[in-house]
Order: sequence, then C-alpha cells, then structure tokens
Amino acid sequence: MTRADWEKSYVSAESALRDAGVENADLLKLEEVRVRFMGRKGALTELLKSLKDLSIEDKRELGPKAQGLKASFDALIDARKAALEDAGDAAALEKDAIDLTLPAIRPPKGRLHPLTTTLHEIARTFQLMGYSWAEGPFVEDERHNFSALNIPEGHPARDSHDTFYLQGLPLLLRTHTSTVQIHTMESIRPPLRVVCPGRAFRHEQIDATHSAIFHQVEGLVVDENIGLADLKGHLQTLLQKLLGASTKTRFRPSYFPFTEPSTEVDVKCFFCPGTGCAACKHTGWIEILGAGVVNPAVFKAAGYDEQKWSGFAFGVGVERVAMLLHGVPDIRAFYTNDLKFLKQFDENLL
Ligand code: 2U9
Repeated sequence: MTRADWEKSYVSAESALRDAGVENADLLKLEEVRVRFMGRKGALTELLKSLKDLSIEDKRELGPKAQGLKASFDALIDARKAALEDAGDAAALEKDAIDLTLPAIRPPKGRLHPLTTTLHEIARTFQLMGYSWAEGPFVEDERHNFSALNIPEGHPARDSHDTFYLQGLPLLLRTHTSTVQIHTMESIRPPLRVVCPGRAFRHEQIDATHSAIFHQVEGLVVDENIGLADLKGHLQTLLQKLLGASTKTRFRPSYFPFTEPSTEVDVKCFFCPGTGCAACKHTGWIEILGAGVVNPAVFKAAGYDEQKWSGFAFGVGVERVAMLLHGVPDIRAFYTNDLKFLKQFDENLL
C-alpha cells in the first residue's frame, strides 16, 4: 500500500467514525460500531495492520496518527458506555426510590407485666430502707421449705400448703419464698436486712383468688433488740408508699409457725369510706400482708444465737396487691397472656 492510499483510508475511517452516531447509540448499536471499526476486518484494524506495508519513515510518522485515531475511538466508545450505565442506574434508582420523608412504622413496644411492676414496687421500697435483694431456687428440700421454719413433719401447716412434690425425689416446689431467708441465714452472719421476691407454688384448686403459681415478696430483718415496733414502722412505711401517705393500718393477732407473735395487717378500705363494700367484705378493712417477730426456734435451726439476735419477718402476696391496686377481680387474668388485658397497665408505674 502506498502512503497516499493509507492516508485516504485514514481520512475515510476518521469521517466514518464521526458519522457513526456513537453519541446517541444504545448498547446494541455500540457493539455494532465496535465490530465495524475494531473487528477482524474493521476499518481501524485494517488501517493499523496496513502500517506494515509503509516505509520505515512513513511508519514512524503515521503510526502515532493511527494510534491517536484508535485512542479517540476507545474514548468515544467508553464515554458513551459510561453515559448509558449512569442513565441505567438513575432509572433503576428512580424505580426503587424510597420516600425518606414518610413517617416510620413504629415497632410494637413491650411493657412490664403488672405482677412484675407490683413486685418491683414493693421490693424497691424495702431496698430504699436498706434491705438487700435475694433470690433462690424453685426446687427445694423439706428442710428449707418446712423444718427450718419450725414446721416439723406432721405439723398441720404442711397440709395447708398443698405441696407439689417431685416424683420419687425428696424434693418439692417451694410453697413460699421463706426458703430464701433460710438460705440467706445459712450464708450470712447477722445483722441482716433482706427482701426475697419471687415465685411460689401450691397445689391449689384454681379459682378467682387462687392460682397454683403466685408471687411473694418476703422479708427478714435480724439485729439486736429488734421487735414489733420496728416491724410496724417498716410495714407502715411500705403501705403508705404503696397506697398513699394517709393509709391507715391495723395489726391483728394471727398465727404462723415461724413467727411469734404473728400478725395480719389490714389497711382501711380504699374503695369505700369505711362504710363497707364488696372489696372489704363489708368490714371497712382489707387484709394486705402477714408478719411477725421471728420465732427463736427458727434462729436456733439456722445456728443463730437466739439469746443475742432477734428479728421480724413478713410476707406480701403480689397478686393480691396487684388485684387491689388495679381493681382486677380475677387472679387468672394475670396468667392468660391476653394482650387486651395486659395493655391496660402503664409500664411507667415505677
Ligand atoms: C423466716 C422467718 C419468718 C415470713 C412470713 C408471713 C408472715 C405471711 C403470707 C402473706 C401473703 C403468705 O403470700 S401469702 O399468702 N405470708 O403472712 N410470711 S411471716 O416469715 C418468715 C420467713 C422466713 C426465716
């Protein structure tokens, strides 16, 4: 090939590239153009190949010119490809666009169970009076649940506790949280102040006021010269915090094997003005908890010197308090997991 022929081919390839319409080509058309110019028999391929037929001087001069045209071709194709990709991305983004200004869907918010808030409220008041919080196992032996609490074998209190025994084992589900006070006395030397909130189990006939699973907050104070006056002060503080500063209390004599003397504590009915209603069984008073001065026999069983140490203990039924506080007439409502019931309770009670 002569130099003049080569230059003619160059000019024609250059003008064909200008007229190829790369600026508006779609991907298919771009591929067509690529093959037309850079395929095996493409115009640019031929032009580059035919350099070999030229003299050394012409090659030196025209080689860079041909490479320049090839570089322009590559740049043109690449630019169009990038523009098509950008347009594709923008279209895809437009299609999947998310409106960030739309209000979010609120995830459902959990809340504490009313028995949990009631239990916390009772235990928290004792914590503020310097009590530590202790918990213990649900499965116990007879010693921790009965004997150490001055309820020996054959004692009628054992029958009244309707105990769940574990088949074939000398074990049972604790019938009260008093077991935790026994564990505490086994591991801590007096003086002590401990509150023991937790679950207890009795093989009860279930009805509106009885559940086989229930919760208690029990407590124990052991020190020198502790007596009934301390018990009254601490329990009055609890009840006034729980039910209001003007709450009136009444301490009635009672009997528990683990305390002597024992008392059941009533509060003035907060549903009627003392005239009597269904809630107070027409007495004007509502029973709220039990308590007493710790029986020296309990100290003796725990290895505490009963001459030196004295104390008081109490037990509060959490379900009973929650029913009174919220006007719930049936204990079973707490255990049915009915969201309509549970959603009524304000989790910010504490
Ligand atoms: C030790 C010593 C004494 C715990 C006590 C009561 C009185 C009581 C009931 C309240 C409602 C149980 O849930 S309820 O039915 N409890 O009346 N409990 S004194 O006395 C103890 C505990 C542990 C070492």
